[in-house]
Amino acid sequence: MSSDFFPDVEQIPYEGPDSDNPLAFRWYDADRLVGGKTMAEQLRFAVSYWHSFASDGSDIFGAGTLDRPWLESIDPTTNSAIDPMEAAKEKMSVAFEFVSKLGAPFYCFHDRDIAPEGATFAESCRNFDELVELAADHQERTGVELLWGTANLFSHPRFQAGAATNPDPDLFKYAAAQVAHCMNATKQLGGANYVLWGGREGYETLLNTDMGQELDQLGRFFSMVVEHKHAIGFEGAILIEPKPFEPTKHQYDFDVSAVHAFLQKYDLADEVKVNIEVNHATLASHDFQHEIAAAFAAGIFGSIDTNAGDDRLGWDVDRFPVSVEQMTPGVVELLRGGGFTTGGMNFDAKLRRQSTDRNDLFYAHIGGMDTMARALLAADAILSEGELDRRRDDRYAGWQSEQRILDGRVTLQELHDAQLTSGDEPKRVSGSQEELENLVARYIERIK
Ligand code: XUL
Ligand code: CO
Repeated sequence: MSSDFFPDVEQIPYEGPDSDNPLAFRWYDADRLVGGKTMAEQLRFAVSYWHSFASDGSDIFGAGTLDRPWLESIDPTTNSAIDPMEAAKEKMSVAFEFVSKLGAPFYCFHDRDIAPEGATFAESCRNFDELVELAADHQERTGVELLWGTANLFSHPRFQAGAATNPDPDLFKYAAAQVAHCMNATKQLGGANYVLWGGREGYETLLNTDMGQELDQLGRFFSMVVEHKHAIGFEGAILIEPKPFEPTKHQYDFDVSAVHAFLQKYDLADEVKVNIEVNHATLASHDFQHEIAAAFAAGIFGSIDTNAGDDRLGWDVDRFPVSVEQMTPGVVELLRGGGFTTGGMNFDAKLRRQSTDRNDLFYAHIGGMDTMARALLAADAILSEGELDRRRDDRYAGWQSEQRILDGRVTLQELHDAQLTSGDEPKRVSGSQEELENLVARYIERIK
Protein backbone atom coordinates (compact mmCIF):
# COMPACT_ATOMS: atom_id res chain seq x y z
CA MET A 1 0.00 0.00 0.00
CA SER A 2 1.36 3.39 -0.91
CA SER A 3 1.05 6.25 1.51
CA ASP A 4 -2.21 7.46 -0.05
CA PHE A 5 -4.78 5.32 1.69
CA PHE A 6 -6.63 8.58 2.42
CA PRO A 7 -6.07 10.28 -0.95
CA ASP A 8 -8.56 13.13 -0.56
CA VAL A 9 -7.15 14.31 2.76
CA GLU A 10 -4.08 16.43 3.26
CA GLN A 11 -3.21 17.98 6.62
CA ILE A 12 -6.40 18.65 8.64
CA PRO A 13 -6.37 22.43 9.14
CA TYR A 14 -7.80 24.54 11.95
CA GLU A 15 -10.45 26.82 10.39
CA GLY A 16 -12.38 28.11 13.40
CA PRO A 17 -15.99 27.75 14.61
CA ASP A 18 -17.55 29.28 11.48
CA SER A 19 -16.05 26.71 9.14
CA ASP A 20 -18.37 24.24 7.42
CA ASN A 21 -15.49 22.14 6.15
CA PRO A 22 -16.04 18.64 7.57
CA LEU A 23 -12.31 17.93 7.21
CA ALA A 24 -11.20 20.88 9.36
CA PHE A 25 -11.00 21.53 13.09
CA ARG A 26 -13.35 24.17 14.40
CA TRP A 27 -12.05 24.21 17.98
CA TYR A 28 -8.80 22.25 18.23
CA ASP A 29 -6.16 24.85 17.44
CA ALA A 30 -2.93 23.10 18.44
CA ASP A 31 -0.91 26.28 19.11
CA ARG A 32 -3.61 28.27 20.91
CA LEU A 33 -2.65 29.10 24.48
CA VAL A 34 -5.09 27.90 27.14
CA GLY A 35 -4.18 28.13 30.80
CA GLY A 36 -0.52 28.84 30.09
CA LYS A 37 0.05 25.92 27.70
CA THR A 38 -0.83 25.24 24.09
CA MET A 39 -3.90 23.14 23.38
CA ALA A 40 -1.58 20.45 22.04
CA GLU A 41 0.30 20.41 25.37
CA GLN A 42 -2.87 20.47 27.46
CA LEU A 43 -4.65 17.69 25.61
CA ARG A 44 -1.80 15.49 24.35
CA PHE A 45 -4.05 13.60 21.92
CA ALA A 46 -3.20 10.08 20.84
CA VAL A 47 -4.75 7.82 18.20
CA SER A 48 -5.34 4.25 19.37
CA TYR A 49 -3.92 1.72 16.93
CA TRP A 50 -6.31 -1.10 17.81
CA HIS A 51 -9.70 0.43 17.09
CA SER A 52 -8.53 2.45 14.12
CA PHE A 53 -6.28 0.02 12.25
CA ALA A 54 -6.39 -3.44 13.86
CA SER A 55 -10.15 -3.87 13.93
CA ASP A 56 -12.49 -4.47 11.01
CA GLY A 57 -15.81 -3.57 12.61
CA SER A 58 -16.88 -7.15 13.26
CA ASP A 59 -19.20 -7.80 16.20
CA ILE A 60 -20.56 -10.97 17.80
CA PHE A 61 -23.36 -11.10 15.22
CA GLY A 62 -21.44 -10.46 12.06
CA ALA A 63 -18.30 -10.10 10.02
CA GLY A 64 -16.16 -7.01 9.58
CA THR A 65 -17.54 -4.18 7.48
CA LEU A 66 -14.66 -1.70 7.44
CA ASP A 67 -12.28 -1.13 4.56
CA ARG A 68 -9.05 -2.45 6.13
CA PRO A 69 -7.36 -4.48 3.36
CA TRP A 70 -4.37 -5.39 5.56
CA LEU A 71 -6.71 -7.40 7.82
CA GLU A 72 -7.78 -9.71 5.00
CA SER A 73 -6.11 -13.10 4.60
CA ILE A 74 -6.59 -13.36 0.82
CA ASP A 75 -5.75 -10.65 -1.70
CA PRO A 76 -8.95 -10.39 -3.83
CA THR A 77 -7.09 -9.18 -6.94
CA THR A 78 -4.52 -12.00 -7.07
CA ASN A 79 -6.45 -14.58 -5.02
CA SER A 80 -3.21 -15.36 -3.15
CA ALA A 81 -2.60 -15.44 0.59
CA ILE A 82 -1.52 -12.14 2.17
CA ASP A 83 1.74 -12.35 4.12
CA PRO A 84 0.85 -11.20 7.66
CA MET A 85 4.16 -9.36 8.09
CA GLU A 86 3.70 -7.45 4.83
CA ALA A 87 0.14 -6.66 5.90
CA ALA A 88 1.42 -5.37 9.27
CA LYS A 89 3.85 -3.07 7.46
CA GLU A 90 1.06 -1.69 5.25
CA LYS A 91 -1.10 -1.19 8.31
CA MET A 92 1.70 0.78 9.94
CA SER A 93 2.22 3.05 6.91
CA VAL A 94 -1.49 3.82 6.89
CA ALA A 95 -1.52 4.41 10.66
CA PHE A 96 1.29 6.97 10.45
CA GLU A 97 -0.28 8.56 7.38
CA PHE A 98 -3.50 8.98 9.36
CA VAL A 99 -1.97 10.26 12.60
CA SER A 100 0.23 12.79 10.85
CA LYS A 101 -2.52 14.06 8.53
CA LEU A 102 -4.78 14.40 11.57
CA GLY A 103 -2.08 16.31 13.45
CA ALA A 104 -2.33 14.28 16.66
CA PRO A 105 1.04 14.37 18.43
CA PHE A 106 0.86 10.77 19.73
CA TYR A 107 -0.29 7.22 19.05
CA CYS A 108 -0.54 4.16 21.30
CA PHE A 109 -0.61 0.41 20.69
CA HIS A 110 -0.86 -3.14 21.99
CA ASP A 111 2.06 -5.33 20.90
CA ARG A 112 -0.33 -7.55 18.91
CA ASP A 113 -1.87 -4.56 17.12
CA ILE A 114 1.33 -3.77 15.31
CA ALA A 115 2.71 -7.25 14.60
CA PRO A 116 1.18 -10.69 14.14
CA GLU A 117 1.48 -13.42 16.74
CA GLY A 118 4.03 -16.07 15.63
CA ALA A 119 3.98 -19.85 16.04
CA THR A 120 6.20 -19.53 19.13
CA PHE A 121 6.88 -16.80 21.66
CA ALA A 122 10.31 -16.26 20.07
CA GLU A 123 8.74 -15.81 16.65
CA SER A 124 6.16 -13.36 18.06
CA CYS A 125 9.07 -11.38 19.53
CA ARG A 126 10.92 -11.37 16.20
CA ASN A 127 7.80 -10.20 14.34
CA PHE A 128 7.22 -7.48 16.91
CA ASP A 129 10.84 -6.31 16.91
CA GLU A 130 10.79 -5.91 13.15
CA LEU A 131 7.70 -3.69 13.32
CA VAL A 132 9.10 -1.76 16.29
CA GLU A 133 12.15 -0.89 14.16
CA LEU A 134 9.81 0.30 11.44
CA ALA A 135 7.75 2.29 13.97
CA ALA A 136 10.95 4.03 15.09
CA ASP A 137 11.57 5.09 11.47
CA HIS A 138 7.99 6.31 11.04
CA GLN A 139 8.19 8.25 14.31
CA GLU A 140 11.43 9.86 13.18
CA ARG A 141 10.01 10.72 9.76
CA THR A 142 6.66 12.13 10.95
CA GLY A 143 7.47 13.49 14.42
CA VAL A 144 4.57 11.44 15.87
CA GLU A 145 5.45 10.14 19.36
CA LEU A 146 4.36 7.15 21.42
CA LEU A 147 2.05 8.00 24.34
CA TRP A 148 2.08 4.43 25.60
CA GLY A 149 2.61 0.82 24.76
CA THR A 150 0.83 -2.16 26.28
CA ALA A 151 0.84 -5.94 25.94
CA ASN A 152 -2.30 -7.72 24.79
CA LEU A 153 -2.78 -10.40 27.46
CA PHE A 154 -6.39 -11.16 26.64
CA SER A 155 -7.09 -11.95 22.95
CA HIS A 156 -5.22 -15.23 22.54
CA PRO A 157 -7.06 -18.36 23.81
CA ARG A 158 -4.10 -19.16 26.10
CA PHE A 159 -5.31 -16.29 28.32
CA GLN A 160 -8.82 -17.72 28.78
CA ALA A 161 -8.35 -17.83 32.58
CA GLY A 162 -6.38 -14.59 32.80
CA ALA A 163 -2.68 -13.74 32.64
CA ALA A 164 -1.06 -12.78 35.97
CA THR A 165 -4.10 -14.10 37.87
CA ASN A 166 -4.20 -17.41 35.99
CA PRO A 167 -4.38 -20.51 38.23
CA ASP A 168 -1.58 -21.97 36.07
CA PRO A 169 1.84 -20.37 36.76
CA ASP A 170 2.89 -21.10 33.18
CA LEU A 171 0.52 -18.35 32.08
CA PHE A 172 1.96 -15.92 34.64
CA LYS A 173 5.41 -16.69 33.21
CA TYR A 174 4.23 -16.26 29.62
CA ALA A 175 2.57 -12.93 30.45
CA ALA A 176 5.66 -11.74 32.34
CA ALA A 177 7.83 -12.50 29.31
CA GLN A 178 5.45 -10.70 26.98
CA VAL A 179 5.24 -7.63 29.22
CA ALA A 180 9.03 -7.46 29.64
CA HIS A 181 9.41 -7.56 25.85
CA CYS A 182 6.76 -4.89 25.28
CA MET A 183 8.21 -2.63 28.00
CA ASN A 184 11.63 -2.87 26.35
CA ALA A 185 10.09 -1.84 23.02
CA THR A 186 8.13 0.98 24.63
CA LYS A 187 11.37 2.31 26.08
CA GLN A 188 13.12 1.92 22.73
CA LEU A 189 10.37 4.00 21.06
CA GLY A 190 10.57 6.73 23.71
CA GLY A 191 7.09 5.91 25.07
CA ALA A 192 5.87 8.36 27.72
CA ASN A 193 4.01 5.64 29.68
CA TYR A 194 3.44 1.91 29.87
CA VAL A 195 -0.17 0.73 30.41
CA LEU A 196 -1.54 -2.43 32.03
CA TRP A 197 -5.22 -3.08 31.49
CA GLY A 198 -6.31 -6.23 33.30
CA GLY A 199 -7.94 -7.75 30.23
CA ARG A 200 -9.00 -11.00 31.88
CA GLU A 201 -7.66 -10.39 35.39
CA GLY A 202 -10.87 -11.23 37.18
CA TYR A 203 -13.22 -14.16 37.53
CA GLU A 204 -16.45 -15.69 36.27
CA THR A 205 -17.37 -17.73 39.36
CA LEU A 206 -16.01 -18.06 42.89
CA LEU A 207 -16.83 -21.78 42.72
CA ASN A 208 -13.46 -22.30 41.04
CA THR A 209 -11.58 -19.14 42.08
CA ASP A 210 -9.21 -18.43 44.99
CA MET A 211 -9.48 -14.65 45.09
CA GLY A 212 -6.77 -14.07 47.72
CA GLN A 213 -4.30 -16.18 45.75
CA GLU A 214 -5.12 -14.37 42.49
CA LEU A 215 -4.71 -10.93 44.07
CA ASP A 216 -1.31 -11.92 45.47
CA GLN A 217 -0.26 -13.09 42.02
CA LEU A 218 -1.38 -9.77 40.52
CA GLY A 219 0.44 -7.82 43.24
CA ARG A 220 3.66 -9.72 42.55
CA PHE A 221 3.22 -9.23 38.79
CA PHE A 222 2.93 -5.45 39.12
CA SER A 223 5.93 -5.38 41.48
CA MET A 224 7.94 -7.24 38.84
CA VAL A 225 6.84 -4.67 36.25
CA VAL A 226 8.06 -1.85 38.50
CA GLU A 227 11.34 -3.66 39.17
CA HIS A 228 11.80 -4.14 35.42
CA LYS A 229 11.07 -0.47 34.75
CA HIS A 230 13.95 0.46 37.06
CA ALA A 231 16.20 -2.31 35.75
CA ILE A 232 15.94 -1.04 32.14
CA GLY A 233 15.85 2.66 33.09
CA PHE A 234 12.41 3.31 31.57
CA GLU A 235 11.46 6.82 32.62
CA GLY A 236 7.78 6.78 31.69
CA ALA A 237 4.97 6.13 34.14
CA ILE A 238 3.45 2.70 34.78
CA LEU A 239 -0.35 2.99 34.51
CA ILE A 240 -3.13 0.58 35.48
CA GLU A 241 -6.42 1.03 33.63
CA PRO A 242 -9.43 0.26 35.86
CA LYS A 243 -12.54 -1.45 34.49
CA PRO A 244 -15.32 -3.02 36.58
CA PHE A 245 -16.31 -5.92 34.31
CA GLU A 246 -16.10 -7.10 30.70
CA PRO A 247 -14.69 -9.42 29.58
CA THR A 248 -14.83 -11.14 32.99
CA LYS A 249 -17.88 -10.83 35.19
CA HIS A 250 -15.75 -9.21 37.88
CA GLN A 251 -12.45 -7.48 37.09
CA TYR A 252 -10.06 -6.95 40.03
CA ASP A 253 -9.11 -3.39 39.01
CA PHE A 254 -12.76 -2.34 39.32
CA ASP A 255 -12.30 1.43 39.64
CA VAL A 256 -9.75 4.02 40.80
CA SER A 257 -10.45 3.41 44.48
CA ALA A 258 -10.11 -0.36 44.16
CA VAL A 259 -6.83 0.10 42.29
CA HIS A 260 -5.57 2.53 44.94
CA ALA A 261 -6.36 0.12 47.76
CA PHE A 262 -4.65 -2.65 45.80
CA LEU A 263 -1.54 -0.52 45.19
CA GLN A 264 -1.34 0.37 48.87
CA LYS A 265 -1.65 -3.26 49.95
CA TYR A 266 1.19 -4.30 47.65
CA ASP A 267 3.29 -1.20 48.42
CA LEU A 268 3.10 0.16 44.88
CA ALA A 269 1.21 3.44 45.40
CA ASP A 270 4.33 5.56 44.78
CA GLU A 271 5.25 3.68 41.62
CA VAL A 272 2.02 3.12 39.70
CA LYS A 273 -0.69 5.51 38.51
CA VAL A 274 -3.98 5.10 36.70
CA ASN A 275 -5.18 5.45 33.13
CA ILE A 276 -8.84 6.44 33.42
CA GLU A 277 -11.31 5.54 30.68
CA VAL A 278 -14.56 7.48 30.49
CA ASN A 279 -16.72 4.51 29.55
CA HIS A 280 -15.09 2.31 32.21
CA ALA A 281 -15.93 4.97 34.81
CA THR A 282 -19.57 4.98 33.75
CA LEU A 283 -19.72 1.17 33.72
CA ALA A 284 -18.53 1.31 37.35
CA SER A 285 -21.54 3.60 38.04
CA HIS A 286 -19.27 6.62 38.45
CA ASP A 287 -19.10 9.84 36.50
CA PHE A 288 -15.91 10.37 34.50
CA GLN A 289 -15.13 13.39 36.68
CA HIS A 290 -15.46 11.25 39.83
CA GLU A 291 -12.68 8.96 38.68
CA ILE A 292 -10.38 11.88 37.76
CA ALA A 293 -10.98 13.54 41.14
CA ALA A 294 -10.50 10.21 42.97
CA ALA A 295 -7.17 9.69 41.20
CA PHE A 296 -5.87 13.17 42.04
CA ALA A 297 -7.06 12.83 45.65
CA ALA A 298 -5.11 9.56 45.92
CA GLY A 299 -2.07 11.03 44.15
CA ILE A 300 -2.20 8.44 41.37
CA PHE A 301 -3.58 10.33 38.36
CA GLY A 302 -1.81 9.39 35.13
CA SER A 303 -3.66 9.50 31.81
CA ILE A 304 -7.08 9.35 30.12
CA ASP A 305 -8.65 6.96 27.59
CA THR A 306 -11.26 9.27 26.23
CA ASN A 307 -14.51 7.99 24.77
CA ALA A 308 -18.19 7.91 25.71
CA GLY A 309 -20.66 5.27 26.70
CA ASP A 310 -24.31 5.14 25.81
CA ASP A 311 -26.97 5.86 28.42
CA ARG A 312 -29.03 2.84 27.42
CA LEU A 313 -26.30 0.29 26.82
CA GLY A 314 -24.61 -1.34 29.78
CA TRP A 315 -21.43 -2.35 27.99
CA ASP A 316 -18.26 -0.76 26.72
CA VAL A 317 -19.48 0.88 23.51
CA ASP A 318 -16.34 3.05 23.06
CA ARG A 319 -17.98 5.88 21.15
CA PHE A 320 -16.10 9.00 20.16
CA PRO A 321 -17.00 11.81 22.58
CA VAL A 322 -19.49 14.31 21.15
CA SER A 323 -20.93 16.04 24.23
CA VAL A 324 -19.13 19.11 25.57
CA GLU A 325 -21.57 19.16 28.51
CA GLN A 326 -20.56 15.62 29.45
CA MET A 327 -16.80 16.13 29.07
CA THR A 328 -16.37 19.57 30.67
CA PRO A 329 -16.68 18.46 34.35
CA GLY A 330 -13.95 15.85 33.76
CA VAL A 331 -11.64 18.43 32.22
CA VAL A 332 -12.38 20.77 35.15
CA GLU A 333 -11.06 18.04 37.48
CA LEU A 334 -8.08 17.44 35.19
CA LEU A 335 -7.11 21.13 35.31
CA ARG A 336 -7.83 21.44 39.03
CA GLY A 337 -5.39 18.59 39.56
CA GLY A 338 -2.70 20.35 37.50
CA GLY A 339 -3.24 18.64 34.11
CA PHE A 340 -1.12 15.99 32.44
CA THR A 341 2.53 15.29 33.09
CA THR A 342 3.46 12.11 31.19
CA GLY A 343 -0.17 11.24 30.38
CA GLY A 344 -2.44 12.36 27.57
CA MET A 345 -5.82 11.68 25.97
CA ASN A 346 -6.01 8.71 23.69
CA PHE A 347 -9.20 7.93 21.84
CA ASP A 348 -10.17 4.48 23.08
CA ALA A 349 -13.07 4.89 20.68
CA LYS A 350 -14.17 3.09 17.57
CA LEU A 351 -16.22 3.78 14.48
CA ARG A 352 -19.74 2.37 14.35
CA ARG A 353 -19.97 -0.70 12.14
CA GLN A 354 -21.79 1.19 9.36
CA SER A 355 -19.17 3.95 9.14
CA THR A 356 -17.51 2.34 6.17
CA ASP A 357 -16.03 5.25 4.22
CA ARG A 358 -12.32 5.78 4.70
CA ASN A 359 -12.79 9.40 5.76
CA ASP A 360 -15.16 8.37 8.56
CA LEU A 361 -12.05 7.80 10.67
CA PHE A 362 -11.11 11.47 10.20
CA TYR A 363 -14.61 12.74 10.99
CA ALA A 364 -14.64 10.66 14.18
CA HIS A 365 -11.31 12.00 15.43
CA ILE A 366 -12.00 15.58 14.36
CA GLY A 367 -15.30 15.51 16.29
CA GLY A 368 -13.65 13.96 19.34
CA MET A 369 -10.77 16.43 19.34
CA ASP A 370 -13.09 19.42 18.84
CA THR A 371 -15.33 18.20 21.68
CA MET A 372 -12.39 17.87 24.07
CA ALA A 373 -10.94 21.21 22.92
CA ARG A 374 -14.25 22.95 23.69
CA ALA A 375 -14.40 21.19 27.06
CA LEU A 376 -10.88 22.47 27.74
CA LEU A 377 -11.85 26.04 26.84
CA ALA A 378 -14.95 25.86 29.05
CA ALA A 379 -13.06 24.29 31.96
CA ASP A 380 -10.26 26.85 31.71
CA ALA A 381 -12.76 29.73 31.65
CA ILE A 382 -14.62 28.33 34.66
CA LEU A 383 -11.45 27.91 36.68
CA SER A 384 -9.77 31.17 35.65
CA GLU A 385 -12.82 33.22 36.52
CA GLY A 386 -12.62 31.51 39.91
CA GLU A 387 -16.22 31.64 41.11
CA LEU A 388 -16.56 27.85 41.32
CA ASP A 389 -13.42 27.40 43.41
CA ARG A 390 -14.24 30.44 45.57
CA ARG A 391 -17.60 28.89 46.36
CA ARG A 392 -16.00 25.54 47.05
CA ASP A 393 -13.35 27.07 49.33
CA ASP A 394 -16.05 28.99 51.22
CA ARG A 395 -17.77 25.72 52.11
CA TYR A 396 -14.63 24.53 53.89
CA ALA A 397 -13.59 27.88 55.38
CA GLY A 398 -14.53 26.77 58.90
CA TRP A 399 -11.71 24.24 58.87
CA GLN A 400 -9.07 26.97 58.82
CA SER A 401 -9.50 27.48 62.55
CA GLU A 402 -9.97 23.76 63.31
CA GLN A 403 -6.75 22.37 61.89
CA ARG A 404 -5.91 20.88 65.30
CA ILE A 405 -8.72 18.33 64.80
CA LEU A 406 -7.20 17.12 61.54
CA ASP A 407 -3.72 17.15 63.07
CA GLY A 408 -4.89 14.64 65.68
CA ARG A 409 -4.58 16.98 68.66
CA VAL A 410 -8.22 16.55 69.76
CA THR A 411 -9.94 13.39 71.01
CA LEU A 412 -13.46 12.16 70.43
CA GLN A 413 -14.18 12.59 74.17
CA GLU A 414 -12.99 16.23 74.09
CA LEU A 415 -15.34 16.98 71.20
CA HIS A 416 -18.14 15.32 73.16
CA ASP A 417 -17.46 17.37 76.28
CA ALA A 418 -17.17 20.64 74.33
CA GLN A 419 -20.46 19.95 72.53
CA LEU A 420 -22.18 19.32 75.87
CA THR A 421 -21.16 22.72 77.21
CA SER A 422 -21.58 24.80 74.02
CA GLY A 423 -24.75 22.98 72.97
CA ASP A 424 -24.84 24.91 69.68
CA GLU A 425 -26.84 23.55 66.77
CA PRO A 426 -24.59 23.70 63.64
CA LYS A 427 -25.77 26.16 60.98
CA ARG A 428 -27.06 24.72 57.71
CA VAL A 429 -25.83 26.30 54.49
CA SER A 430 -27.17 25.78 50.97
CA GLY A 431 -25.07 23.59 48.66
CA SER A 432 -26.39 25.71 45.75
CA GLN A 433 -25.98 22.86 43.29
CA GLU A 434 -28.46 24.19 40.73
CA GLU A 435 -26.93 27.66 40.79
CA LEU A 436 -23.47 26.15 40.20
CA GLU A 437 -24.83 24.00 37.37
CA ASN A 438 -26.21 27.16 35.73
CA LEU A 439 -22.82 28.81 36.15
CA VAL A 440 -21.11 25.93 34.33
CA ALA A 441 -23.80 26.07 31.60
CA ARG A 442 -23.08 29.79 31.09
CA TYR A 443 -19.40 29.10 30.51
CA ILE A 444 -20.15 26.32 28.06
CA GLU A 445 -22.54 28.61 26.12
CA ARG A 446 -19.94 31.37 25.92
CA ILE A 447 -16.95 29.41 24.67
CA LYS A 448 -15.12 31.41 22.03
C1 XUL B 1 -10.60 -2.35 26.92
C2 XUL B 1 -9.66 -1.22 26.92
C3 XUL B 1 -8.31 -1.51 26.37
C4 XUL B 1 -7.22 -0.76 27.05
C5 XUL B 1 -5.84 -1.14 26.60
O1 XUL B 1 -11.84 -2.03 27.44
O2 XUL B 1 -9.99 -0.14 27.33
O3 XUL B 1 -8.33 -1.24 25.01
O4 XUL B 1 -7.37 0.62 26.90
O5 XUL B 1 -5.58 -2.49 26.73
CO1 CO C 1 -9.07 1.68 27.43
